[in-house]
Amino acid sequence: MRDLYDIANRFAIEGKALDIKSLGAGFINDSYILTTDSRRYILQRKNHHIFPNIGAMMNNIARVTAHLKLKVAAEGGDPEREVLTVIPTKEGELYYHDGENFWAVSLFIEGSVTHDKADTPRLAYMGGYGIGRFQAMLADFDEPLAEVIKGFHNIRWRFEQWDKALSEDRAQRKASVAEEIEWIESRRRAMLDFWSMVERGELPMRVTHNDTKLSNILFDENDEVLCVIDLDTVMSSTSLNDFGDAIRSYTNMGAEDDKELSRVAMNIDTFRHYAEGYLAKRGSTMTQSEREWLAFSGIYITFEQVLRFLMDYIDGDTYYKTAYPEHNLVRARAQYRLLQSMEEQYPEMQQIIKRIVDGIRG
Ligand code: GN1
Ligand code: MG
Repeated sequence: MRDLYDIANRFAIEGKALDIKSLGAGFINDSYILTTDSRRYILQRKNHHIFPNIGAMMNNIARVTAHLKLKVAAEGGDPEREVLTVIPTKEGELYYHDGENFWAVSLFIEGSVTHDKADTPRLAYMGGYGIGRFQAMLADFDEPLAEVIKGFHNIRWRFEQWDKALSEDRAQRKASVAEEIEWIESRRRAMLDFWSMVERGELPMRVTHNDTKLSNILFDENDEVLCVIDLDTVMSSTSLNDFGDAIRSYTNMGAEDDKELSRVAMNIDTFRHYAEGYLAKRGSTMTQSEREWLAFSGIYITFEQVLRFLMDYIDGDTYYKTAYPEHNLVRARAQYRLLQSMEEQYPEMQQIIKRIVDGIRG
């Protein structure tokens, strides 16, 4: 890897790079805080194994953020604090390729905080509100976006990958996870039926974020939503994916990779608070089918996550970073417990959505 300072200096940053510190690693990219003598930036090494076309991804981000900045400015907000700002290279490119790795820089938003757990009703509500606002501001973005990861939330495609992983059994782990494989197989039909509806166009395609966990939202010191970050997976998909992924991450009382399964369950109050925030922004503009399937989206995305973790385990851990050999299996089991908890509470989830929507309509 090239010297990080050399990389930083390829970008049109203000001032001289003084310090570069790791921000702790995500599952996918590596992020650093870059401090110059005049301001701070985020420097990221983008994972080109997962995002095969970094140029297309950065182009999506640049166009979407330009659109968001116009909206925020029109509302009297501060586009530099409320929208991610991509800093180009000195040559005006959206990323820098050092021959091996791909790098991108954005402004660091000062005075912002992130939260890892939605442990107050207000945080859950504001998270839903933030994603609702993000989708609402992009409702009139009508340019095509590149599909940066093929079939990201397309369960038909995930099942194709799944079938291939099982038939190749690359890490020779299949026999040891027969029970877990059955969790996936027993739901194949229902998940594909849902997806057929999407394929028939019964749910609209919208500009969506696709990674809506709480830590991808920056808050200000009063816990007001400042800015939605991590726009790598911004794509066209159903709005349900953003809601579902948030429900998967916000409502879990345990950790995503909890070994103590008794801690893992969906907190229905958190579900309600998130839904209230989200629907406050989106409730009146959603289609009937979006409203109808909103509660199911949590189940859909959590199922997909069980499949993806288990598939990566079977494949020999090639996608997600792991901290120990069984990590992906532990994640799959914990997410499966969460899925079961959602399935048990599904009727209640549906009632909650109905009650909120009826309230909005008056
Ligand atoms: C990955 O690394 P992170 O947290 O941004 C993944 C998501 C998963 C998530 C599970 C591009 O996101 O889809 O839901 O891990 N992102 C990609 O924690 O695959
Ligand atoms: Mg992400």
